[in-house]
Amino acid sequence: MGHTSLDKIIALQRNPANIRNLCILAHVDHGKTTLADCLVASNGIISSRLAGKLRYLDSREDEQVRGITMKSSAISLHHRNGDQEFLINLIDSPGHVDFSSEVSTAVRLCDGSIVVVDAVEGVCPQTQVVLRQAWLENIRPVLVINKIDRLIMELKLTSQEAYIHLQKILEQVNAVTGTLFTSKVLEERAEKQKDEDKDSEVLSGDQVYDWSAGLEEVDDSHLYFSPDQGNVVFASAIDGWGFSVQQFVSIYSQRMGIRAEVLLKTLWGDFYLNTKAKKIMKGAQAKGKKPLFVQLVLDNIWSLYDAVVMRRDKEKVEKVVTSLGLKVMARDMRHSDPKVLLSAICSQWLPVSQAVLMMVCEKLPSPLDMAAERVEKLMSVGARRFDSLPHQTQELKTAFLQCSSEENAPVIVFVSKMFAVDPKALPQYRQRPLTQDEIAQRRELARQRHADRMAAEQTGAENNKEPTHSTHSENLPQDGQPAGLSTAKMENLTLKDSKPADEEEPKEVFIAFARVYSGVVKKGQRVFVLGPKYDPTHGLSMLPEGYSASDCVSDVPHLSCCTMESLFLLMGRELEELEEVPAGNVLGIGGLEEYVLKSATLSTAPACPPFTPLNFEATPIVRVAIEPKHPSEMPKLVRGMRLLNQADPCAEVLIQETGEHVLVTAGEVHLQRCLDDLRDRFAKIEISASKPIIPFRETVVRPPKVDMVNEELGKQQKVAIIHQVKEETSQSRSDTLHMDSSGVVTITTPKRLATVSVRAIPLPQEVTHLLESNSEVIRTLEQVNMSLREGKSLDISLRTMEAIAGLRTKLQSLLQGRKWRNAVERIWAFGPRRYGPNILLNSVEGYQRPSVWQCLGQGDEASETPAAVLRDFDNSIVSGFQLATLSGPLCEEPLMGVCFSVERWDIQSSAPPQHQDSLEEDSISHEAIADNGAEGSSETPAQAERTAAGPSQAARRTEATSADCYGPVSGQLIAAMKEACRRAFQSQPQRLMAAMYTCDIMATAEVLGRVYGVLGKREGRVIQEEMKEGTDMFIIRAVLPVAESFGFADEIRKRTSGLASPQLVFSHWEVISSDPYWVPTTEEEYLHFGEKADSANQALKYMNAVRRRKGLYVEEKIVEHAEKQRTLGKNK
Ligand SMILES: Nc1nc2c(ncn2[C@@H]2O[C@H](COP(=O)(O)OP(=O)(O)OP(=O)(O)O)[C@@H](O)[C@H]2O)c(=O)[nH]1
Ligand SMILES: [Mg+2]
Repeated sequence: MGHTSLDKIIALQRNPANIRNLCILAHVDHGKTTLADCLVASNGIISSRLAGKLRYLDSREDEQVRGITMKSSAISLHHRNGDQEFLINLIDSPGHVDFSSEVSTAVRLCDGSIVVVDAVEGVCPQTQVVLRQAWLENIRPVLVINKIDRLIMELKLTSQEAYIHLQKILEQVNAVTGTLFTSKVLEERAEKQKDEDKDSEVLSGDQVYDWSAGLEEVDDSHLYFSPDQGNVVFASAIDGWGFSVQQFVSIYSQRMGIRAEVLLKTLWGDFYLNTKAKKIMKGAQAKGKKPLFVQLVLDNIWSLYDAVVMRRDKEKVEKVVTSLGLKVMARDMRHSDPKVLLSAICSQWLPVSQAVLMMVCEKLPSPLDMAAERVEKLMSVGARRFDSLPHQTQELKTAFLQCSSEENAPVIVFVSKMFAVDPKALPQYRQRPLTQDEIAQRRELARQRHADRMAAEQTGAENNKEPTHSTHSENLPQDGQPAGLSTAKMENLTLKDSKPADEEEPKEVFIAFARVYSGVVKKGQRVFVLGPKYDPTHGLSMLPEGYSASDCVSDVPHLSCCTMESLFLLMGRELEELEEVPAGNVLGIGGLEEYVLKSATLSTAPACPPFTPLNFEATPIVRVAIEPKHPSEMPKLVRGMRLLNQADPCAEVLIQETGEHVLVTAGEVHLQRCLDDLRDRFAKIEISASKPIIPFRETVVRPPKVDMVNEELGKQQKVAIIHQVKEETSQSRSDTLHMDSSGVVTITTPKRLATVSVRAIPLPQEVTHLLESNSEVIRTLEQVNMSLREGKSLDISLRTMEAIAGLRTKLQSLLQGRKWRNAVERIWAFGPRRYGPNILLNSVEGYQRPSVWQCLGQGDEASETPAAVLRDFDNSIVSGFQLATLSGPLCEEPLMGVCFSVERWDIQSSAPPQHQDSLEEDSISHEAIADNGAEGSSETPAQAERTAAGPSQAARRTEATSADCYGPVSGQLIAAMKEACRRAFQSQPQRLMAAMYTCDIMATAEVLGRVYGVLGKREGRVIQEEMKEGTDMFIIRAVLPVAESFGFADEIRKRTSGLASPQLVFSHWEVISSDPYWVPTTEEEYLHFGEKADSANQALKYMNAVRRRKGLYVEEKIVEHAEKQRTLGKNK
């Protein structure tokens, strides 16, 4: 615990005004953990000599080995600022993109953040991401520009150049903040406008929106980072120094007799000192003068580095040391490494912990200052409006804002992640170092025992009835006592020492990483666990008044109860047990593993809504199938994967239809960590992981205009396609299937009750992007429509409505032209899973169904006309479309960017379906049997099964007679629709789509060539390259197929001897231009590719790999003309 006692921290926890909950955020390797080390060292938890080298919060072995942080971890520190004492709950977060979900979990629990920026690298992609994350969670940032020593030692900049460089960095950071701010103001502005419009009910078409209006009115100066605002610290965490301009202001205002306020305003900026006039003047740059900051601040640091490190000028150093009034130990003076001396001087002169903690205490908000806006955001889940929540719920807002620790305040806790700890690390099992008292006691006891023994020996063997001290059983319960409070007796200690550490297999213990927003949580308290879908309106109406978590036997959906079995103070690698934790603190909670999977809201009030879900920036994309080395260990693996799923905010664990156990992770490094965890902690068995499973999408494109050798495609190609189609049609017995030359596929259900005609059309690329990026909006739209259909109405927030309307407008503007006339209004459904990037279009003449946009209200007229009724089986068409888009014909991967237009849909729907079934049974049973034989061969078993598995059919099926071998009509229609979509898809030029990463690489000029080499080899494409100002670094942005990315980071690192390391983030899907089914058709193509065209066809290679993995048929000719090949071999 360092030199702060547990009691002290407990006392500090009660004063929320002096608590700061904050996290350290930055791009990878910008020095977060090193900075955290310095702060931790200020509390004596680690030695200040080791600060920066130990990386104390990187407690995992692989974190130390790789040198990157992989999880966020918290530590509580004590800081005295002036006459006030503060409790700092500090969370260190990882910077590597693979772990960005850990950043989300950290940010949620904080009120402020320290954003660290490397002085050489400046603003990097992840810096922008974390600034955005902080912004989205409404937490206030302060800035630390770290690694300034690198400007001196590596870049060898002069102090003047460094000043300009630092200014640029500050500008870059502020530019990011500015963009975030502007977009927010505009959004609010638009919302307000909408509200006003609604109020005044004036909806004139020619309204003029002034987009820039509002920006000038809002004061944004507090948002920006500026040294004179006191929210910037310049530091070198590794050398232990850091300062804010305030510190120098207080030094120089006395020494030079300038008023502090004046100096504060001018120390950073374009000001210089006119020594003759003894005045501070503006315009240093124009007049070629040294800015004040350089003269008074940077020059001192530069000359110190010069004296200590560069020139090793002993005399000068001594002079500096005495003039600064510092004490440096003689052995540091003599040390062979000048860096040791440097940090000995700097850490006394300008200790970084002092500067940073002071800034934190003064500039970051306490839990009491939580903004009302943030509370509303946390409480309104999904599409709901805050003011549509029940009034009891709205009242809870005051509880948040008061952050009260009164007895009667409702307890509100948010758990942002669950993390696994080794049970040996829990306080009750841990061997603590002995305190002075305990050592004295122990010594005393030993002496006594020795004396006893001596006495016993003397008095003889008979009277040794004297009770010994080791009555173990009595002392057992003491084990569970809070560690800090125990004035442990000797017996207790002996007991612990003698107990074998792992008598039984220790189970992983899960601790919830949480924060108290209101009330006091107590050990053993019972609270409600509110699932993400819990609805307080519903809960309140079902539960009796005054119902509490202690008498929890409710069957309210998404609500359960649990007991908080233990509470912990998080101290980096250690945990200290607590009895209670008041509002405003970060804590660990034990005993929730049964109730909480990854995150949850806990409360004593059933009116509390679940918090909005965390914003995750990373998309899990890398999948591997996992199996145990020994098949008998499967249960262990399953259990282990369940634990892993709980312990990692981002990893997903699932069982695929094929029965494989699949792990989905954010990237290679994350994957490696998950596998290590599984092997060593959660499953404790040998496992083998497949090669990463790469996801693909299937799509159709417009027929190409040129062939593979860039010759204009004439008629012959078209003829070939039509020919092919005809051939296929005739092959697959075609009285129920018909395909015309324009690609319209018509299928009749086996009993000829219904006929559908479908055409597949490629969607314009922008539309696909739009649908993909709006999947949440579409999902909400679908929910709203669903409830409208059920006759309920949802209270949708204005923002959601606007998003839906915006999507519609954008779709309308993108879907232009004759082909898409009125298409947006005719959208029938999205798929797969009802929100995917494919569209089902209603082009059936005379069939008017309610528009998907009906919730917007404008479709009213249409839905009132009598024709706008849902036909029976409307749903079957949608289901068939969903199935078809879920797995395509190329390799059963989901479709993307395809529009299926239903051109005809005839159904005999006057009679109720069952009735009709029996009527027609006799007349067509003969034909039906014949059909069945043929159909069976063309339908894959999986498909047949899925068709049969529709919910409604299962029940009906039992009623059906054995002659009814197709099931009810709805099922047949689903199958027919699916088949029609599939065939229509196949009649168009089909393509695979590959997942792409964007990849940011920073490299020096020498290794640039090699980076390009590796990128080229892996089909990467450079899209941007620029030189970082003031350095010799290049920033390269490239796109790279995920399929080619495995081992990419390692290869780059190896080839460049570690000088460049890429950051890969999933970005988008891209069509692979080559046709997987391509065969040469023209003479030129024959010449160029040969008859078999077996030179690399990337798409075919990918497709076959997927098919092979899925156990699907792969068409491959392994040996052709064996004799010929043999003769060839002989001749050689
Ligand atoms: N020259 C110099 N190097 C530093 C400084 N601070 C940190 N480093 C080095 O930068 C590297 C990364 O430091 P970390 O503290 O692990 O960086 P991080 O931001 O925690 O990295 P992740 O957690 O992986 O994102 C280490 O090798 C440090 O020694 C500094 O002030 N000056
Ligand atoms: Mg780190």
